[in-house]
Amino acid sequence: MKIAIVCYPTFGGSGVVATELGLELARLGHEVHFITYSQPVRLALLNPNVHYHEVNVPEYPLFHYQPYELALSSKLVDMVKLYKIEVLHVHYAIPHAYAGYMAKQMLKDEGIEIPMVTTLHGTDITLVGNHPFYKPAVSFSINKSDVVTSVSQSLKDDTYKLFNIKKDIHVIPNFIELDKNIQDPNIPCHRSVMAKGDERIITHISNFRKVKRIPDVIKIFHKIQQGIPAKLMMVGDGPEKEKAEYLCQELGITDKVIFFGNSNEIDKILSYTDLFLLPSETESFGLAALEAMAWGVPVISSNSGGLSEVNFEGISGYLSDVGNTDEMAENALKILKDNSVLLKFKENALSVAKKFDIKNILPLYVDLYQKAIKKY
Ligand code: GMT
Repeated sequence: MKIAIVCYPTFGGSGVVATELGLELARLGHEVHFITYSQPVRLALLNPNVHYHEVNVPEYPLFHYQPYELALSSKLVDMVKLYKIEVLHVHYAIPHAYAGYMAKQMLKDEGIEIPMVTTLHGTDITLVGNHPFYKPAVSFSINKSDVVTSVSQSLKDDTYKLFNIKKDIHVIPNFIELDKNIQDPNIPCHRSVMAKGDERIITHISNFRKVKRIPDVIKIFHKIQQGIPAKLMMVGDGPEKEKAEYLCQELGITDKVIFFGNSNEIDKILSYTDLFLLPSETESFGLAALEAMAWGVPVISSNSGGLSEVNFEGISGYLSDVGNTDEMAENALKILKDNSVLLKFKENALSVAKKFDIKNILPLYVDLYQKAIKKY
């Protein structure tokens, strides 16, 4: 098949999922065209089946806001015609499904019919899309998609609750490529550089937005390190980072917390992590938690959104009510204090992650593409 993938190219989960999906499709022999405003961060282009087309939006002083949707829909039209693309897969409803629908209409005018698959990722629905200014456009573009998927049952339920959606939504969970998680013995493990032998390593990875409850991460760690020797790795960047740095100073734990900023070495960090923290206000899925579990790292998370569909209570970790940092810290200590308990949780985390192996999930998308193409 010839597939166009539209996504956000940044460090966010939706971009990562879209990129990994496209790369795996290309490995299977499909022709994949990424169409976005800059090269996705995890996109390796060394595959003849992978193409990347940049959407350029020339700056023009008259426009207070540059018209990205217009440029994207025009680019989609041109690329579909040039490469004879058979299906559009847009990740994130805003504005991708909207631009995709416009491209479909323009193509129809020229006698070209192409199906559009829209994948809902979470923030497009629960945070941004629900804003009254966006609501009609988001409802419209979801309803006009040929196929709609969501990354968890919880997000599917929220979408029906928040919008007037008449379409069936297919739940296809996010996935992980487990084969790549084998530590290359030639790459030195940096554990000893990061922490002393007796210190447990705790990690948090996110875009440091309010929804991630970064102060809770620090508070949980503060309690953990009162019980056992530990270090905290804070990976990522965003509006809440500076506040978190000050909070560490206030709590007198700056020497125990390392702020990495955005990193391309997430796998390396996870390979020596003992516990992952994700106390978010909400998560449609929690891809970062799954990535940690794929490295055999147990997870302490909140129980909101789709997190309970990924992190299994008492098996791969523990889940608590949002903001209950005391319970989260107690559960963390339960796992970390005893080597044999930690080992059991590590094994469990990996076996839960195996359910989300890309090999199990990819056929679900391929099937939807094939059915959508056949209908046209
Ligand atoms: O909030 C983020 O981390 C970014 C956001 C995105 O759109 O990239 O993540 C959303 O999509 C991810 C991939 O499907 C999910 O794993 C995240 O849970 C979801 N974030 C939220 O729902 C807050």
